Amino acid sequence: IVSSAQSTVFVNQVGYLPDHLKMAYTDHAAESFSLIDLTNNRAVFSGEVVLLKENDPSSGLDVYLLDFSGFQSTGRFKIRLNDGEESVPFEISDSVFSRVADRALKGLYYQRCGMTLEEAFAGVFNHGTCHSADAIGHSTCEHSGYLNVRGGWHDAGDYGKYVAPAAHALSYLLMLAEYFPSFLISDRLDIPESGNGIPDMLDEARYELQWLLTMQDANSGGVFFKVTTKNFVGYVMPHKSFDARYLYQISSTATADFAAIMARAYRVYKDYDSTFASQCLSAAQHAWSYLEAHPAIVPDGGFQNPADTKTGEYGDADDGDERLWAAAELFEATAATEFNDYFLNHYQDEEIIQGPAGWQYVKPLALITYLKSAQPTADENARNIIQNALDDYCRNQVAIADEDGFHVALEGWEYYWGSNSVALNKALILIFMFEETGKKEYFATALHQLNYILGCNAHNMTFVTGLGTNAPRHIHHSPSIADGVQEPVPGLMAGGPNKYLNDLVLQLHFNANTPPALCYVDDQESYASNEVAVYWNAPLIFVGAYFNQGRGP
Ligand code: G3I
Ligand code: 9MR
Ligand code: ZN
Repeated sequence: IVSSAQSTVFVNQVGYLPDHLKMAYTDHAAESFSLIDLTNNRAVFSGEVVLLKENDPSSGLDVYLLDFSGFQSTGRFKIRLNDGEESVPFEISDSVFSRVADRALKGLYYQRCGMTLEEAFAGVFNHGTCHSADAIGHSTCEHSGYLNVRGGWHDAGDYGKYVAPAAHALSYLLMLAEYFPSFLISDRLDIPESGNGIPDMLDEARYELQWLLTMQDANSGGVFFKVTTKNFVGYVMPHKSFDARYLYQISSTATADFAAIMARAYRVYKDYDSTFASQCLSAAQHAWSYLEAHPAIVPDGGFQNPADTKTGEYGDADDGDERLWAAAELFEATAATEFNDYFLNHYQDEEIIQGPAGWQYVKPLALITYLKSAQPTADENARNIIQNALDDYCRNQVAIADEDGFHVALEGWEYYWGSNSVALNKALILIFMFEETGKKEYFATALHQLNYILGCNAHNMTFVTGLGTNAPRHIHHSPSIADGVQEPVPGLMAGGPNKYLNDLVLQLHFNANTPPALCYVDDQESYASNEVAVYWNAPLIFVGAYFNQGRGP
């Protein structure tokens, strides 16, 4: 069942930071291990192999720990067990995670729609201009006739563009920009805008923001849910895909997410381009006025595909968290009492935090914004309540990770579609709370989640194309399948193990008794475990960039 396991010494295949924890894992008893310096093949450190978790519920393995945190020098290494088994090579260096953040951000560039991906920037993954034709309002849509909604990123392995997941993906880039400005990835990405005086990350984010602006109904301020074909188009290059694209109904979740991200964009871009920043703020305010005029969820019950449409539905019957997020971001952008009041009246409507952020649940983004608010009128008492709730949440996540064979902060049921992003979305909250409290176990648990994504897992693979020795090769990603290039498009993270087996390939390989973390196949047909998505790359960028900056206990 364990795929691509040339070895059963599981390491972070990209590498480790010299000053922080360094752990590897194996699935069998051995007496000791050594760390081998690859420049001279000498052992530079040795330690005991310790049983960590017998019959680990998530992986089904007996997991043994190899802790070499005590070794703090840089270089290229591998691990060798006393029984002779060896890991793949890895690096120890301060900048080891810059490669992760850079590649994952460049991965978003490869998702760009509505333009040519030039060979100069895209290499063998270049392609012609795609989806430049206007979209037409679906018969159920408020907009009739054509609309220019060119640009933005393709959502995932398909070519749809969906507002709510797009806003969520952007939130992580703009949070980096706002809270960790030294983390701005500068002009090293080789994208068309590199060298324009604006950090590449903000150029890349703006490409998506510009598209989002086109999705707002000019009259009402409401925002259309998505622009897609009626059916998924299959494995065809984007510039060869000419099926008509439709604009779907205005939705209040999309509108609120749009308001939030535009208010945040105003704050981030005002120092770079004040005209663009003001445009974002007006768009956010217009969207808010739509929400005020429509206090109940739109459409009724949340967006659903019309009968003739099969593309992503992103079902969400609760727009309370999205509205709260919009209020928090607008308060931070404008200082207006109205938004502060809205936030304070609603943040306790339900349990303060129910899980990590995701496309469906954006409340943690609202909480973090309010917690870190620079507005003097932000309510201290509310901030204490939020801080305590997030602290409790993080303490729970540490407990979950401590029980897991690979220190993954996922309970069994959380290995659902996109589980890799769930682990990283938790890491993001742990990172913020480490910054707030200085609790070193939050930092460590966040780092464990990145280690898991990069090779400390039962599959002995990184889940990111082009990173590490064993990376996914058959992602569910139309360009990667249709381009005739053997390698997949690099820098894209697979959704990961999915115990609910929502596709036929997973159902063929696994069953209800399979340990949840094993329910993953590197097969192009397994869209429920091996597709990629922009909002899964986003937390990888955030977490990778964070750990690249020398912060820590
Ligand atoms: O949150 C619940 C959890 O409480 C429950 O215990 C668990 C098990 O039932 O399910 C969790 O919900 C899952 C949800 O994703 C969470 O985000 C659903 O089961 C699962 O079916 C749902 O999958 C979504 C999938 O579309 C199918 O609708 C993915 O999140 C979403 O990322 C994915 O998005 C697709 C687009 O539709 C089309 N484009 C590609 C994109 C990526 O695959
Ligand atoms: O390619 C589609 C992918 O983006 C979606 O996440 C997935 C689930 O909605 O569906 C994929 O399309 C499949 C379709 O649902 C069923 N026929 C096979 C398609 C894969 O080529
Ligand atoms: Zn396109």
